[in-house]
Amino acid sequence: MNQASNPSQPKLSGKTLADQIKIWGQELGFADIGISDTDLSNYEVQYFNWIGENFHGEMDYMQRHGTKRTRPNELEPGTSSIISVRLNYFDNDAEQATQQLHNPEKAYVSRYALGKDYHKLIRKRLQALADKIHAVCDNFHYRAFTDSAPVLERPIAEKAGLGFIGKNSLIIHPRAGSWFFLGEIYTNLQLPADETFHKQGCGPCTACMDECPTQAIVANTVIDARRCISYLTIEYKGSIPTELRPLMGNRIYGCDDCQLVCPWNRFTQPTAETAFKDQQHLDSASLIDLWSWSEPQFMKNLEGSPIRRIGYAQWNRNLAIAMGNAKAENLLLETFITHLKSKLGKISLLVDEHIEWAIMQLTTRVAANSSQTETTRPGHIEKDSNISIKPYVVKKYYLPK
Ligand code: B12
Ligand code: SF4
Ligand code: SF4
Repeated sequence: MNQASNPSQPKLSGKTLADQIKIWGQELGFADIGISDTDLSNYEVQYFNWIGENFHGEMDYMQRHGTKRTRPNELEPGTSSIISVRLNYFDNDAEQATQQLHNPEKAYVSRYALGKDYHKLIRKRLQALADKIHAVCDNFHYRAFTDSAPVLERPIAEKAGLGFIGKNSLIIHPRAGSWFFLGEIYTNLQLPADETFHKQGCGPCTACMDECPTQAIVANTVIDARRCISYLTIEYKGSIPTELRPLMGNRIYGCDDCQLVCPWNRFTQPTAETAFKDQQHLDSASLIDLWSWSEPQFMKNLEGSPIRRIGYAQWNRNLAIAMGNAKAENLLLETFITHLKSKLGKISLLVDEHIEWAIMQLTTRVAANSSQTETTRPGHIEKDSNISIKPYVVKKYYLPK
């Protein structure tokens, strides 16, 4: 834990300090700041049930730390309070998500990854907040996190009053929706805790569970990561199960569907951070343009982006699936086949396997399109008969513009 103090500043404690921390947090750009104690016992059973069901898939780091995640004092001895913050990332100027999701030429990149990586930015802000606290507190010990250590961020945020855990498992604030990141400061300071969100605000709604393309929300608040497109495209390095590939559509990095359908996101607060604004027109990118990037171009174009972490091979694996899923006129499908073939044998065996799968899908679809009778409705695209695709029809998206 870091430690510091500044003898020239007036010393603060208790509620006065807590109020001051919230003012500083807002001045630093956080949309909300709450405080919780360290008792996460109400969440521990659910956490280990989730691990026990293997819902974490190959994310070994989720099971590696024993009870450190659910017992903050085991991770950072001496922790008395947790300061929890949220930072909005939704870029209101970006292209509408639906424009991308429903256009077979396009690629969908999840909204949190259109701009710069959030880890560094939030860590810096938390450090700035800690510096301010440190100037008015003797014996201040702390450690700052954002998605960087075994920390149970959502339960902490719920306890600190930043929102409730929705059926999609995300923290939702009734006046701000869910498009925000979370971060924390563990500290030895004894601060008054904020009121917890005791009630889940979903009511009878099940939109996220119904609309999840891969049926990954297996129960209220429980995600089977192994089926989640976010896990498959970002965390999972291997060969994507063939039964899930057709359900991924054109989502090439992350997935937002369970937020796009959430009625609480009518109240989205757009980001004020220029760093989270779209950097490379990823909001409207075409599959062919992205596919045409060489590895050096991938590295250069995505400098500072969280996407770079998945590496060039995984990027191409995801793009190949998205192309293979295109349902369109033969002209586009044949163009995809030509582009896919051009990278065969050039990147890795894993990518080749996904390219071959995609070519097979497209070839079957081209043949099916060609054999359609004149009575077929123009523009109507038949579903593949050999794979069971959940008919993914979006009923309503609640975007803020
Ligand atoms: C692993 C992980 C993933 C995995 C697993 C997702 C999951 N739901 O667990 C994958 C890769 C799939 C993923 C995807 C995404 N993630 Co993620 N992810 C994480 C990470 C690193 C850990 C989450 C975790 O602990 N999961 C394990 C489960 C069991 O824990 P939990 O969901 O928090 O569940 C608790 C509660 O639901 C509660 N609970 C459950 N049932 C019940 C029942 C009762 C009665 C009670 C009392 C409690 C209770 O107890 C559980 C555990 O104790 C966190 C960062 C962190 N360190 O926390 C980010 C984090 C959760 N992810 C985040 C984001 C933004 C995403 C995506 C939106 C990214 C994208 N666009 O692709 C998607 C959303 C998918 C989804 N619906 O969850 C944000 C969420 C912000 C928010 N508003 O909530 C976080 C907090 C990162 C951050 N610092 O901002 N993620
Ligand atoms: S991120 Fe996508 S795949 Fe994952 S739970 Fe949400 S809707 Fe389902
Ligand atoms: S879509 Fe409905 S059920 Fe899902 S989190 Fe939002 S309000 Fe809850």
